[in-house]
Amino acid sequence: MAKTIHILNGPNLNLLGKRQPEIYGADTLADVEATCAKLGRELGLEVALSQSNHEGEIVEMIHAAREKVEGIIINPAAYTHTSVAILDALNTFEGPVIEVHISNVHRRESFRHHSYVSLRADGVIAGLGVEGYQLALRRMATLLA
Ligand code: CA2
Repeated sequence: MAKTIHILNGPNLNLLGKRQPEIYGADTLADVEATCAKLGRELGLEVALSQSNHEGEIVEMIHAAREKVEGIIINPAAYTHTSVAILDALNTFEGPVIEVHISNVHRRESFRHHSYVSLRADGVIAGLGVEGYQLALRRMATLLA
């Protein structure tokens, strides 16, 4: 049976491709979902993508992932820089975790330079646009082979 990867997205990423294209690009989250599903088929991975604007909901999605999926790719958005709850939830997940940021957070405001999630992530991608999700998926295929 194909291994499943859950791609979790935090607050405001539902607006991807609709606002601030100079920072986040022109692709929508639906485009990301379609591209990753296609790449997943090539890699023999099943891909599910979710987005939530609510911290507790993201925590619950991570809890659900413990039973159902082999790997998590997460762009926690602003919660990256604030959420011990998301870090704690990820610490209960046993498989690989890859953190993705569309923009280069290190070239932005200093409050974006610290990530709680990086304390758990097996790898971090930042500044490669939405292509970062595909690169994370390729790495998942290697880690889960
Ligand atoms: O670069 C990233 O992927 C971020 O995780 C995006 C977050 C930001 O708070 C992080 O520091 C870096 C913001 C997501 C907002 O998404 C939007 C997308 C399109 C239009 C408006 C907001």
